[in-house]
Amino acid sequence: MSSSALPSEVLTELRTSAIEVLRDNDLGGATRPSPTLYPHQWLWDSCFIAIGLRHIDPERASREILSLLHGQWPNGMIPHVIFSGSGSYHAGPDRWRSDLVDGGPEHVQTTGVTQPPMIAEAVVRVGEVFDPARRHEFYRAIYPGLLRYHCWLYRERDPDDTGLVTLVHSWESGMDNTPTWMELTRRAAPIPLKLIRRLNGDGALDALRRDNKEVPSDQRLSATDLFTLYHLVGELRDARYDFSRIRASRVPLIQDVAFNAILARANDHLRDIAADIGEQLPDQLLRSARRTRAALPTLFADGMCWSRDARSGRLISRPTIAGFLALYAGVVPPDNVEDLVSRMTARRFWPAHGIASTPTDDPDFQPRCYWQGPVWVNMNWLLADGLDRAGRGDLAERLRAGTISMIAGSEGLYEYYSPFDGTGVGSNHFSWTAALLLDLLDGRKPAHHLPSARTGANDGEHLTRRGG
Ligand code: 2M8
Repeated sequence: MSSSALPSEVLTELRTSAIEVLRDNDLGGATRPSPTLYPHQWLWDSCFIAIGLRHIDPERASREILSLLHGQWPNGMIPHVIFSGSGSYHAGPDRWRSDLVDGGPEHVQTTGVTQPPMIAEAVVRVGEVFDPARRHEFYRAIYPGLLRYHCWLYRERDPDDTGLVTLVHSWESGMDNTPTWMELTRRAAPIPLKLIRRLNGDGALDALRRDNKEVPSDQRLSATDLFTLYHLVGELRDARYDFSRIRASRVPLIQDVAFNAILARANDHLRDIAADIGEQLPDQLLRSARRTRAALPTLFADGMCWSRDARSGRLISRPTIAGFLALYAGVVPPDNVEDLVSRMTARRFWPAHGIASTPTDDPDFQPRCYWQGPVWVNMNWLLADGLDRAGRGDLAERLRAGTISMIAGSEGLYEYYSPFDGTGVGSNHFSWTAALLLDLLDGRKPAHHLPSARTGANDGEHLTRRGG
């Protein structure tokens, strides 16, 4: 059933549940992704959360984003997790020991890696609901830290000026166990873990993990994958999270297509934010941003857009959802747009309930396992935006409506959903599902109109402004 066919009581109930989830997950200043599995603050989660919060509490939305700066490292990095001080997490502060790193943050414990740079997008979306004076105040508060973060991304992670920043751990991609990342990660596994995997011994290791206490192991990444990720965190810690040392280690390095696509879009937003408050981006950053736009099309081959192994220079041709983010960035060469859209909307990627994280014919595909198949609401949200930019508002609308009815079909607001039957899996009471649902529902209002903002008075205008 499409969401337009859902009775208004159901839409009201959905909205109420979403508001409840965001209320319950409020840590006071920041929002945790879910009550037990993820009790701290995550970078891109907070961005999606702010995008939803703006509809019910714009001031809380702005605090959500600003609180990311509390964890910013002196070198400019915004970490992927800022630990809240309470709540047990399977990859908590003891694994990272940011307190022992020279140049780590002073007053808070964090991880030593980052996550997709969604901040500028969230800032602009929140800015849209403020009047100009409040928006300028908010932009001024966020701008210096956000600028330092973008400069860090290029200085630290693209020292050779390729235009594509390099990630050092799959947790930076946000799509933790997509086949692209696991292909390289598994090669870097310690020998005992490789053996256990070959002997199908993951089940024996499950007893040693903590992340499967709320969510069953078969909905999470496999034990050998998880322990390999822990092992790689150890390597990063030994390298003091310093890219030149990390390069000298054996840690897999990837120019991740989705991360760089999000960065390309974020650079545009940052330029708009700067212009709105009478600032100008440093020339060096403008040059880097241009390089990113020029480099992304080099990731295209055989009709798809791939991540690149930064060590070998080889494209990693395992199809996953990540490559479609090129549509969100608006960097798809015009001749490739139609083809890429039809690949994304083919049944192997869009069997019923939105875009599968891994296509249904991939050997690693599992409909309920984390980033190896399930549909994620944040990805549907980003890709609907990408479809609009590609001039396919019809498909964008179908994707948005389908996402709402998929959520409506499950009891609760889940972390991810089966692409076949829309069953909710992973953590329940999940914040970005709740927040983006609010955003999607807001788009269903008969007279949808966001207060005027120089970035566009409504989605339609925003999209035509940059074009596909
Ligand atoms: C998942 O990742 C974390 C590690 O960062 C985990 O599994 O423990 C991913 O889905 C990631 O994208 C997300 O930001 C995080 C919190 O929701 O959970």
